[in-house]
Amino acid sequence: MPIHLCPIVSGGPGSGKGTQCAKIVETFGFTHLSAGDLLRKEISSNSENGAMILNMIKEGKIVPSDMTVKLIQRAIESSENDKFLIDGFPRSEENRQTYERIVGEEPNIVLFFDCPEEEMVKRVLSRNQGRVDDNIDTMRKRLEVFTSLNLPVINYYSEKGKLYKIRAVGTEDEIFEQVHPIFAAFEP
Ligand code: UP5
Ligand code: MG
Repeated sequence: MPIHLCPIVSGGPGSGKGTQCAKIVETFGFTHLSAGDLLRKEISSNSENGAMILNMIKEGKIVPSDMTVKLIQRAIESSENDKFLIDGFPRSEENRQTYERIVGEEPNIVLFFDCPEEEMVKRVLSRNQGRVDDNIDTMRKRLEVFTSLNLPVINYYSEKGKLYKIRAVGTEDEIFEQVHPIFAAFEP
């Protein structure tokens, strides 16, 4: 699959992107590339940019596009697979433009997990996996950034007819029942 055709998975913090990506991977054989996971790996590898990335994540801010795109590209190049699922990126217009400038075209599937804020807050605060951004103060900032910077990107893809909006409440399986036919329709 050429890089410009990699499906994009979007949604607010705690909307269930990672959980649903795991199911898509299992069923359709994609390699999951979570931009947040790649950034967290960069922090734990003690890279020169680790401290800057950690500060941005603690504040719920968006890391400079060049850095995230570089990590995504590196992960794609080092994989044997040719099908990738990009989770949690692009999350601003600047992210989107940087990414599209590099890959040359727009994605053809953009999933959007639409989840009420109070449900996202509840999920994130009960996750308990030691993420530095899973606290109420950072969560408020993540939600603000999502609304002001990420939603315009989602609206952009909607206007382009690329957006598949999923109602991200209910059980994980109920949500996957909405996701499955979208990917099945694109299978060769
Ligand atoms: N859960 C999942 N589905 C559920 C369901 N149906 N019912 C009940 N519970 C459900 O799920 C969150 C929690 O909810 C889990 O405990 C899960 O079991 C439960 P998850 O699948 O992890 O949701 P997800 O949408 O992946 O939430 P996440 O917290 O990862 O979303 P964010 O978008 O906030 O986090 P991400 O890792 O993408 O980014 C973190 C930070 O990195 C950003 O804030 C930003 O600072 C930085 N970043 C960038 O700067 N640039 C990027 O491109 C990407 C990230
Ligand atoms: Mg995630």
